[in-house]
Amino acid sequence: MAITTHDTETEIQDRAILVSLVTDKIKRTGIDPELSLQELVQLAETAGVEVLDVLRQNKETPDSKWFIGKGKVEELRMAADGLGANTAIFDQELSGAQVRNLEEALDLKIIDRTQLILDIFAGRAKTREGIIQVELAQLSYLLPRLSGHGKNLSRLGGGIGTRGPGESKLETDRRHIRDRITELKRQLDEVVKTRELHRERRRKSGAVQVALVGYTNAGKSTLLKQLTDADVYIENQLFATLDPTSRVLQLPAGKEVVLTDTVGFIQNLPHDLVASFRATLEEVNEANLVLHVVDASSPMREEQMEVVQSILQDLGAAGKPQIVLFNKSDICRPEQLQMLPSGPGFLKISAFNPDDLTRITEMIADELAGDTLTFRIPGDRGDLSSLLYRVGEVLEQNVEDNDVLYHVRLNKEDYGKWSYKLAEFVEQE
Ligand SMILES: Nc1nc2c(ncn2[C@@H]2O[C@H](COP(=O)(O)OP(=O)(O)OP(=O)(O)O)[C@@H](O)[C@H]2O)c(=O)[nH]1
Ligand SMILES: [Mg+2]
Repeated sequence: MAITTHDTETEIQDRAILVSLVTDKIKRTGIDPELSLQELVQLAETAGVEVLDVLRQNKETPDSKWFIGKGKVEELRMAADGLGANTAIFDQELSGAQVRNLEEALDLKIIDRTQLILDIFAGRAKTREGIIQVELAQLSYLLPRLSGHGKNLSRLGGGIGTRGPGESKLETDRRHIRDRITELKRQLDEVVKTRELHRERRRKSGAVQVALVGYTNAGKSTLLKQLTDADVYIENQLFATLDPTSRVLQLPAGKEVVLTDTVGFIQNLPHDLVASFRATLEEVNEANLVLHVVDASSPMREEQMEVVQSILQDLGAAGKPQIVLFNKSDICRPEQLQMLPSGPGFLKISAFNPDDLTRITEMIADELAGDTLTFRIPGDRGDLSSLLYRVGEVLEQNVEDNDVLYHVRLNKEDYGKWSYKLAEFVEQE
C-alpha cells in the first residue's frame, strides 16, 4: 500500500459518469439542459471528481423506480464497467427510493446535483456560521431520503457525498437527525443575533453598504480584491467564496463605503441551502446598493442573470438600486460585447483593468449621490420643504409666485421611501 505524507481523509478518487434526463417539465423551464450539463461537469471537477463520460436521455416523465429508463440503466452499467467508474452523478434531483434502486442495480455510488453542491459547500465552509449552515442544509436534504442510502456509502468510504455529516451520522435514525437539526437551528439563531448586533452597529455608524452579488465564478472576489486590496480566496472554480467578507472602499471625493463579497448563486440552488444560508445572504438585504457581477464571456450569461434576479427576488432585495457589472470583457469576443446593454446602471469592465476600477467607483459614487430633481412646493407646505431638507441635499431654491422651487439631490432609495408624498410635486423638465 502506498504511504502518503499528507494526512487528509482517505481519498478515494471518484471516477464518475454524469447522467442527464431531459423531461417535458425541464423543457418547459427554458433552462438549456446541455449548458446545465456543462455546469455539472464543472461542479464535479470542483469537487475533485474525474468525469469519464456523459449519458443523456429524453423522456416525457422520469421513471418512478429508476429515474432514467430501464434501458438507460443497462447502458449506464455497461459504460461504468467499461470505463471503471465508481460513481454516477445525476443532473436532476433523485428521490431516496431511486437512489437506493440505482445503487443496488449498478453497484455504484449515486449522487445528484444537489448533493454535489452541498458537498462542495461542506468542503469550503470555514466559519462557524458557514459550517452550521452547511450541516443544516445537508441534514434537511438527507432526512426525507434517509432510507435511500444503501450499503455503497459505507462501503466506498470517503469522496463526494460523504463529507460533512459523515458516515456514522448517516446511519443514525431520523430522530437523531431531527434533534441535531433543532440544535443546529438554535446555534444558528445565536450566530444570527451576533450578526444582527454587528449590523446594528454599522447602521448606527451610518456606514453605506454595497454588496457584490452574482453567479458563481463571475469575479466577485476578484473585484473586492482589486478595489480594496483585500486578501481573499479567488479560484477558477465554483463556490470559491462561502462566507461574506467586508472591506472599506474609498470612493472619489473621499467618501467611504463598506463593500461586501457574498456567496455565489447557481441555477437550481438547492432550496435547503438557500434557506440555511439566509443568515449569510441577509447581508444583501442590508445593502444600500447592489453590484451585480456578471461573467459577460459566459454562453450562459442571460440565464445566469435571470437566476441572480430571481434569487434576489426571493431574498426581498430585487428592488434595491443595482449596478450591473459585465465583467471579463477582456476575454469577450467583439460580438459578445456588442450585445450587452449599456447606459446608466450598466458597465462593461475587466476586473484587471485599473481604468475600469475607477469607472466602477465613480458609478458607485454617482448612484449613491442620486439624481437632481426639481420640486415645486406650495408656500403653505412647510412640512414638505423641511422633508426635502431632511432627505436630500438642497442645491438651490427660488420663489416663484406662491410656490418655492427646490433643486434637490436625492438618492433613489431615500426618494423611493418618500415618493408617495413628493412625487406629485416633481417639476417635469
Ligand atoms: N479574464 C478575466 N478573468 C477574471 C476576471 N475577473 C475574475 N476573473 C477570473 O474568474 C475566476 C473566478 O473569480 P472569483 O473572483 O473567484 O469569482 P467569484 O465570483 O468570487 O466566484 P465564487 O466565489 O466561486 O462565487 C478567477 O479565475 C478569476 O481570476 C476578469 O475581468 N477577466
Ligand atoms: Mg468568490
